Amino acid sequence: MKYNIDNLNHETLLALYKNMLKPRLIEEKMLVLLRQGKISKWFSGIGQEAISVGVTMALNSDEYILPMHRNLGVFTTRNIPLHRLFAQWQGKASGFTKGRDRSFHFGTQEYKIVGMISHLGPQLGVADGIALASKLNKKSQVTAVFTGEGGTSEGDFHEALNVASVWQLPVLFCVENNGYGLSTPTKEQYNCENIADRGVGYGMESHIIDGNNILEVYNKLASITESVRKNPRPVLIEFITFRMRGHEEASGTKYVPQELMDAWAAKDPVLNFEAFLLNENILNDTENEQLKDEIINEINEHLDIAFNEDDIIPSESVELNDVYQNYNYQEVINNSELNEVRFIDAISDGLKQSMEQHEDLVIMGQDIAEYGGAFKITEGFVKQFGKERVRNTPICESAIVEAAMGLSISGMKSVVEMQFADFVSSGFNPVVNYLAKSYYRWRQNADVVIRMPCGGGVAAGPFHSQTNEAWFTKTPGLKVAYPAFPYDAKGLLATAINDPNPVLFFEHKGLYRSIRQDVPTDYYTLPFGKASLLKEGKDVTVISYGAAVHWALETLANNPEISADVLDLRTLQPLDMDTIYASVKKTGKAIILQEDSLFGGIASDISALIMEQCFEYLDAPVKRVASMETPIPFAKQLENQYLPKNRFEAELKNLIDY
Ligand SMILES: Cc1ncc(C[n+]2csc(CCOP(=O)(O)OP(=O)(O)O)c2C)c(N)n1
Repeated sequence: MKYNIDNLNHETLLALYKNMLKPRLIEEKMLVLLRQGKISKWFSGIGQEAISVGVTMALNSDEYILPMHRNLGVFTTRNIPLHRLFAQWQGKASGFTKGRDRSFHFGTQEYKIVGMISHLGPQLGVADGIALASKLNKKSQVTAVFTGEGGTSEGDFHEALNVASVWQLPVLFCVENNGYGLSTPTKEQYNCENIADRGVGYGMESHIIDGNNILEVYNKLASITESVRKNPRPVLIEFITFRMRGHEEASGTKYVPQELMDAWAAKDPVLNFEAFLLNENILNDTENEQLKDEIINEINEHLDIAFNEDDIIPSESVELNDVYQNYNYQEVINNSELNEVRFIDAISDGLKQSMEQHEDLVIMGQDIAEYGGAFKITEGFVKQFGKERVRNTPICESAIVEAAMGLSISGMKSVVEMQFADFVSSGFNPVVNYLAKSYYRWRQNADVVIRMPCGGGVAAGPFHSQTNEAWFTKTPGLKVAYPAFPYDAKGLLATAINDPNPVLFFEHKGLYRSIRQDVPTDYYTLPFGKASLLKEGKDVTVISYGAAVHWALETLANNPEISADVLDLRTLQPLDMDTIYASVKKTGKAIILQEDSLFGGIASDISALIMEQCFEYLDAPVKRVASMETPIPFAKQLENQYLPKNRFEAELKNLIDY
């Protein structure tokens, strides 16, 4: 292997060597422990150390790195105490996830490392968000994110590179092309000559680097990072390397031809560099042995610490308390003048006032800038807040949700507008796996609100009419708001934005221009988890949310003889069961009206909870009324049949007569 020292001093050369040696020696120890049954699983980065180490050493310690499962060298080069890494792998409390996630699936703000989630691709978009924050805050920093060549086949890769290029974000996309993705060879993974060639398609500079040559990696990365700090832009870097062991240890390497193994063994990054340093008298045998002994002693000492740490004693309350970041709701009451506004105006005003409250709040969505968004909620925002904070996005829901996560990692707030709630399915993975689980996994909150224009009754067919709150109410870690009135919409949106947890904010499109109410003109907040009692009665409790609240009120207005408590839930997570129980205990009957199709919707859980908690008070089975078990159809007559609005009256009367 040819090494070009360039103008590196001996200290740097030795540091590069030491930093490669450490993960290698840790791994050798792990393989022994694995054979002894002392650890359960191991993803090896043997043979790929030069990439982790070269990239990490080219970055400053305050610049974020988002590594993968073979990047132990990133963690060790950032000098994480080894016992904490070992404790993490052993599921011990002094690791980084309190035993909640395994191996390299963790992040640490202390070391500016954001670990992967299993799905591989999402962190590419998260890197975009971190880089966006550094660009907006004029920090002259780069963010480095890793992926294998297998991960480049995921949509997240395409979306993240495209967004980074369109927004000229200072991200280094580091692809480790190591020949195989599990058992899949590169020729079955992609059909272009080099992954770096794709840079052209994204309008992005790209490089191919020998990933086994530590000096090539370090020197090139040092010059790229310096240039990107001065002139922010994304760069695609393909590192050519090889995976010398199985995908994980148990899966072996039978499918890899021996010639390939032999050829790449000769290019071992650690052994070659060691030989070079010895040959050039930069290192002598004694120093080398001493160095190895020191590292091995460190490993053994720290393993002792981790192995001797007590196992975690499970506690339900500890687990439950860590799903959401604690948020002390700040009530802002407003006695300013009232103005009669439509639902849509209340949301627009609320959003605008939150932009004024939080200087670090960025909003992102398709066509939201000059065009003002599909529903015109952000009309005029660009003029007031500028294009940096009101960001048009390409059509890439995943990358934008991921970028929002990245902004949160950098301490910024964001609101993402889904053009229609239906399209959140294209960004589903980062919502339910990244945003929802980060706080529980490693105490990193996702300070993100996703606005969801939703709902039927607008003759828009199966892909512009869904009310898909149930996809999210069943995912721990997410909060879900679903207001029915302008006053609630404005106050709850302000709270959603103040709350550091991820919030799905449902806005029924059918209400946008049909419902009006007197609303304070200035900023105010409303608490989550408090249902509102819209009407008081004695015979039955009607429970609903969103547009269906209005259907229930209309039905009751047409049947004045029915005396009902009407509860508008306002938020579904948290859910105000106390108010529901109190009402049901008074009336003895409950009916839940839900716009979504019945099975698996929140009405089912509310019903089950009432049965469990109020059984002795019930005079009839709890009734759920919801849409039909079909997709929502387009033609008006079909849609009317699908929605529960017209069935509600009969079901309510049946329940009253029970
Ligand atoms: C979305 C998703 N699909 C499949 C997997 C299973 N899986 C985990 S790693 C992996 C191979 C990844 O290959 P590559 O990106 O080249 O990285 P390498 O393991 O070679 O370093 C696969 C298929 C996964 N974790 N996530």
